[in-house]
Amino acid sequence: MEAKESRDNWPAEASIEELAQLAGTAGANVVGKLIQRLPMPSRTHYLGKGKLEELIALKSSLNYDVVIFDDELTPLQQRNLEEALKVKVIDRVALILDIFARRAHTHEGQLQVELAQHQYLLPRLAGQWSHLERLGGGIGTRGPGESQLETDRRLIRRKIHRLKTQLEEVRKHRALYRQKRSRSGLPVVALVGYTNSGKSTLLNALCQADVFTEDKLFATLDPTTRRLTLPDQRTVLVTDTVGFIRKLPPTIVSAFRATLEELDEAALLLHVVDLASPDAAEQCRTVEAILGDLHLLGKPRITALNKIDLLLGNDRDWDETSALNYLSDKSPGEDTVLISAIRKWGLARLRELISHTLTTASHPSLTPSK
Ligand SMILES: Nc1nc2c(ncn2[C@@H]2O[C@H](COP(=O)(O)OP(=O)(O)OP(=O)(O)O)[C@@H](O)[C@H]2O)c(=O)[nH]1
Ligand SMILES: [Mg+2]
Repeated sequence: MEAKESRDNWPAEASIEELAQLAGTAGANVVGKLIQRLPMPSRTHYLGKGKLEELIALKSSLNYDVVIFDDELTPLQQRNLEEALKVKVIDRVALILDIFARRAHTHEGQLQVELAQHQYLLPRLAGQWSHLERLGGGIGTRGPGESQLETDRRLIRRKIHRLKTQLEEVRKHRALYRQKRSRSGLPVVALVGYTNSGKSTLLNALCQADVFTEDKLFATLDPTTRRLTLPDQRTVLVTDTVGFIRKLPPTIVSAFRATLEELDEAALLLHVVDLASPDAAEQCRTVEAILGDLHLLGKPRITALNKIDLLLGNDRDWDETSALNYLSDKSPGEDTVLISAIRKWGLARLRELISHTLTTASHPSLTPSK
C-alpha cells in the first residue's frame, strides 16, 4: 500500500515492489498491491475514503489478514485503519524492524534491534499492551493514580534504558577489539551499498570467505571482517555490514550507529551497486544520501558496478574477457569498475584500483593535479 509518488524520486511502483520484496523476506505471502495518489495522506486514516472502501471490499476476494503501508503511519492512522479493516496493519518501519529482528545473530545485533523496536513502540503505545505488565513483574509495577498507559510507557522507558546500558558494555569490548585492529595498522576497506547488491558475495569472492548470502533483503546485519592481499602485497581488512535501504528507519540508524560508525575507521569505501536492478540509479542516490547523513562523503570511494553477468544475452558462453570487452562501451569512470561477484569477473582490476586509491589517499601529494 503506497499513497503517492514519493518525495525522493522513487516511482510509487518501484517502491511498492520493494515493499512486496520486504514482505516476502519477512515471510508474508503478497496477495495484492494498491497505490493511491493523493497530495497528502488523510490525517485520520492515511487513505482517502474511496480507497479505504476499495480496500475493505478487496477483503472478500483476496482474504488478506495483514495490510502493510509503505510510509510511516501515525499511531492514530494505524488504530483507525485496524478498526476499519479488522486486520493487522503495519508500516514499512515495523516491517523492516521485524526483518532485522529475525536476522540479528550476534548479541550486539540483537540488542540494537530490540532497542530500535522499543523506541519505535514508545510513542505508539495505545494502552492495549497489557502483556507488558508481565515484564515488570505485575504486582507493584503501577504507581498510585497511574493509568495503564503511563505504566506501559514507564516499563518501555526502563527497558530502553536497560538495553542502552547493556549495549554500552558490549561496545566497550568492541572498542578494545577495534583498538587491537588499528594497532595491527591494516587499512580497512568497508563495503557499502543497497541491500541485496552483492556485498557479501563480493567479500566471499575477494577474500575466499564464507559469508552467508541470499537473494533476500538484509541477509547481513552483523559486521564481518576478512583479510585481503592486494597486488602490491599490502594486506588490508575488508568489512561487510548491514545494507542500506530507502527510508531506513531512523530508530534503526540510531540503534545501529555504533556499527555504522565502524565505517568512520575505513580508509576506503567500496560502494557495491546492483547494475542489473531497474532501480540502480535510485538505489545509488539513497546510498549517497545515507553516506551524507553519516558524514562519510569525504572518504575515498570506489564504485563496483556488480551483476554485469545479468546484462549479457544468452546467445553465447561468456567468459570474463568477452564480457568485459562487450560492456567496455559502458566505460565506467576512473573510480568505477564493472564486476560480477558471483562469476568473479573484474576482480583483478578492482584489487588494483583499491591499492591505487589507498596509495593516493595515504599520500595526497601523489594525487595527480586536476
Ligand atoms: N547474477 C548475479 N547475482 C549476484 C551477483 N552478486 C550477488 N548476486 C546475488 O545477489 C543476491 C544478494 O547477494 P548478497 O551478497 O547476499 O547481497 P548483500 O549486498 O550482501 O545483501 P544484504 O546483506 O542483504 O544487504 C544473492 O542471491 C547473490 O547470489 C552477481 O555478480 N551476479
Ligand atoms: Mg550481505
